[in-house]
Amino acid sequence: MSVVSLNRMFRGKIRTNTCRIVVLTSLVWLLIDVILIVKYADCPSTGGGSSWLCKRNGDGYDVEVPNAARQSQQQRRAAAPEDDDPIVDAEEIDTNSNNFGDPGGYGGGGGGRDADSSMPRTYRPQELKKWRQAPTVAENYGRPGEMGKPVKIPANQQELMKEKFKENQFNLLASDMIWLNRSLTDVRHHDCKKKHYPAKLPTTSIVIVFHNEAWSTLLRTIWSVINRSPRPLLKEIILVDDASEREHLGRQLEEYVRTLPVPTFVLRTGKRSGLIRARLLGAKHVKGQVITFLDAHCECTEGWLEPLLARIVLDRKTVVCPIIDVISDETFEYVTASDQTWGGFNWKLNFRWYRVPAREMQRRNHDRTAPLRTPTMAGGLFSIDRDYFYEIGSYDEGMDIWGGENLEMSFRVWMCGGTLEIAPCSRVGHVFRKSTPYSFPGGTSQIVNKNNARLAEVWLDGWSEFYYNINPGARKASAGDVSERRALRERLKCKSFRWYLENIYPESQMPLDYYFLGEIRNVKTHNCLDTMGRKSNEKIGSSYCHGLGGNQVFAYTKRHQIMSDDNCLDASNALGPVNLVRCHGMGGNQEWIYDDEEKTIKHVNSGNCLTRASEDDPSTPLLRPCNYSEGQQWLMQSKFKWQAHHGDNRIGEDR
Ligand SMILES: *[C@@H]1O[C@H](CO)[C@@H](O)[C@H](O)[C@H]1NC(C)=O
Ligand SMILES: *[C@@H]1O[C@H](CO)[C@@H](O)[C@H](O)[C@H]1NC(C)=O
Ligand SMILES: [Mn+2]
Repeated sequence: MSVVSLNRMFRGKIRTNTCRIVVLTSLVWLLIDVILIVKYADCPSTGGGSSWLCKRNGDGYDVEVPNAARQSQQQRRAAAPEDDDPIVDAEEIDTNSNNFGDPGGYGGGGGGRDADSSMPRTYRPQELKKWRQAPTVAENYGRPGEMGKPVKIPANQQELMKEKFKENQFNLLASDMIWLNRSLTDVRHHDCKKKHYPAKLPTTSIVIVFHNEAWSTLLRTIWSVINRSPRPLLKEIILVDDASEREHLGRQLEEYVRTLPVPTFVLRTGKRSGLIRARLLGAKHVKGQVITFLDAHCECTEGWLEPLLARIVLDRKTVVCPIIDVISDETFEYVTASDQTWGGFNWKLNFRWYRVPAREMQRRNHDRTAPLRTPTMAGGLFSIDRDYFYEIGSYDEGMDIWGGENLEMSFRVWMCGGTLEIAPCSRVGHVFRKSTPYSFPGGTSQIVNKNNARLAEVWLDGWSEFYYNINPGARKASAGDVSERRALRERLKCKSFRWYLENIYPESQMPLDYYFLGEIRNVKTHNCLDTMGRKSNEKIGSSYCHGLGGNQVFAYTKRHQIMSDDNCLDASNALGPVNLVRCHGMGGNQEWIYDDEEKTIKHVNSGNCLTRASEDDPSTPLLRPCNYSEGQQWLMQSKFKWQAHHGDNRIGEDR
């Protein structure tokens, strides 16, 4: 071996050793770093997903870490029985017809601070308040409706009951019999009671808007807030009267609230202003850090407030709703709602409750007490950080009275960087009514059309064209000037509606991935499939092709559904009937294959073909063995031209 090569080998060895030492030391430091980070990491803005780093033990912080050990227990359910139907119910609660977040009250002043994009996502510790659980409201034995039980009206008072029902469209006589401090059963999932929330939380102001509300329902709402909220967190209660005409809501109310143990104020809009503007008036006076909007005929249950504030304290850009239970409009019984539903919407932009998909259950690790990311909210009841409320653009003041504002806020929150959740451990009862006792100048449908047109113009991108084709009435309703709202969307650098559909609400019925959208015409009769305005679980119809969209628009989706709005063609028997049934997205009775060559629409389960209506019943298409006659041929080639573009990223691009 030469001196040179020895020398080289020697140097090589030194280099390898040095390298080893360097690598080892780095590894040690890296380990120390990781340990330090895990130990002392604060939880800045955990969106809810990757919060394992944030588990802190010593100080009672519970960051909703999914707990595998609890899972089996959580799958069993204490309060509401498990509902295995893939869809909640044929007729879910409908905000529009049940006037949820309803004509309550509304108000005058606008109000909007300028967006401050430098808003931190958490609070400074000195801004937060120590709190402790409010004591349970004890049962008052012998009084009607205690523990949330139904009230029975004696036979000799039935007439009076019917008379009083008309005043507010709920059983006012029953409500008047129930104590303002009535007790309720603890309806929460049992694991909710074991949850620990941060020791310090922000304060909240409760904003309740009303119009001609009954005394007992309004005051029971207020007492339930006072009784069941940790007092240090309850800054004040702000009542906004939207031009009520009832005597008891005047001076009598003002004098009564002065005696309450929590500061309570009555603001008045002066003239009828609508829910949206009344809420803006209330919000303007809020001194708490969080605004909690409630309806005027609610009852808050034990522990309702903490789960809402606990989400906001982790991330101020979280908007949180309670589960909305049902207070019967007939008996005032407290009935629990399913914790397996979330908010969605249909082709007509009506808010609807749908069953939570397996995807979201998995994300929550099947923990039924973990916050649920919901695509939309009902809008009547929610908490939002006060500064965030303004940063994100409060409400669209161009919207009238009520309707559409809940979807507008839902889209805005998701598309502009916030999070919208339902906290299943927070439960508030609400009196759902079958019809609204109030009237609006101009009529409800016109107002909702206008509000939805504004919603479509600002947030729906290319889908606004689709919406107008489904609801020609909304195209005619003038949206008015939306430039300010579009500017807001620009300023907040919000994402596209396509992003929302793909990432937040892939289960949506909005057409996204489909082969065809338009009318489906029979070759023999030249008639078109038509929903005839029918609802779920009724037969599909057919009629003269009018080419105007509406009830004759169907989507043939890539999941092989034939869909109109949130209903799908469905046949549970080989020879029909063919019904409209809520789409469940799982094939089965709802799977159809369109053959482009043969022009047949074949029902996969039965192997039979969609067939034209017979002469005896010319409006009802049939399901029959395929024989390739013209009566079984259908054309999917309409003049209805609307296509979701992949470039639907910015407002107006598609128009
Ligand atoms: C409700 O209970 C509180 C005490 O918890 C009491 O001060 C108040 O007077 C009660 N309200 C009514 C209407 O009886
Ligand atoms: C095909 O089937 C339909 C429905 O059962 C029937 O009305 C029609 O007469 C049949 N056509 C032929 C050519 O068999
Ligand atoms: Mn209501």
